[in-house]
Amino acid sequence: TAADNPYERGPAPTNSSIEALRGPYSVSSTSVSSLAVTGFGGGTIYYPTTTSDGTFGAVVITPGFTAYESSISWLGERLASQGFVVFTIDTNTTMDQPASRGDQMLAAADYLTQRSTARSRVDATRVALMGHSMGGGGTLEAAKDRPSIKAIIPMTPWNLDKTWSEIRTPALIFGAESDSVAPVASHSEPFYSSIPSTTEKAYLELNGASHFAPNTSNTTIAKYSISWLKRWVDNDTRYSQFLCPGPSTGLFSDVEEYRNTCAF
Ligand code: 9J3
Ligand code: ZN
Repeated sequence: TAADNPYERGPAPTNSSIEALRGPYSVSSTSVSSLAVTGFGGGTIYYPTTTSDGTFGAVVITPGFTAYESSISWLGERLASQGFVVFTIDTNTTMDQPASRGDQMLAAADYLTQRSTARSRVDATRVALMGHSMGGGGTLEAAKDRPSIKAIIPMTPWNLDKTWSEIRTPALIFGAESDSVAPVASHSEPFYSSIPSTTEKAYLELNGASHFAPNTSNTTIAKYSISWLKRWVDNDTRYSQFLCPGPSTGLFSDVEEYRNTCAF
């Protein structure tokens, strides 16, 4: 209950409430010009409109190589409507590599929590990072650099560094079975395996999906991301039921494979 957990937000979840296109909160947004910030390329802040529910955890979301904020913007309102302040960003240049993307998402997190017009709505101590491809590779870089990050969600991540034994941040990695840009065998799967088993982690492989599955509205990505963020940013164990044991896998599932450190 809210008395046990000061970070709990919103009603008790159901499978349909986390699959829905929108959650219980109405959402407002504000755009952040690249000219007004340093260290990243600007973006859009999506936040629950209400000021009656206290502060919310934050989620910074970063696109991949050659891509723009628009490639991940479907997640902005979808996650914010569940009770998060979400910042979808552009990078300084679309060519920036994963380590730079990691630095940029931390700069964006600091802007969001300290300087943005939404700062009073955010709990600066509870920040999560998501990213696609090189942006997903960047979430690993950022969590390594700043262990106080509460959760990361690399989506079809790409990185030349295959070993992430330094990660202490709960990590949900989405792989795509048919990814030929960041094949799971040389990216998501070794990233997952190299994170210590003492760090809470999960690996969800999307059945038959391509590298670009995270670039359009995807209910499997949304429902497990919402659950991961609720569990680790808000300490909300009402969402554990969706993560442990997690989705069934196989021919008739959207999920090819699910690995985890349950129970949590
Ligand atoms: O961010 C990505 O989509 C990374 C995949 C890629 O194009 O890497 C090649 C250098
Ligand atoms: Zn696999």
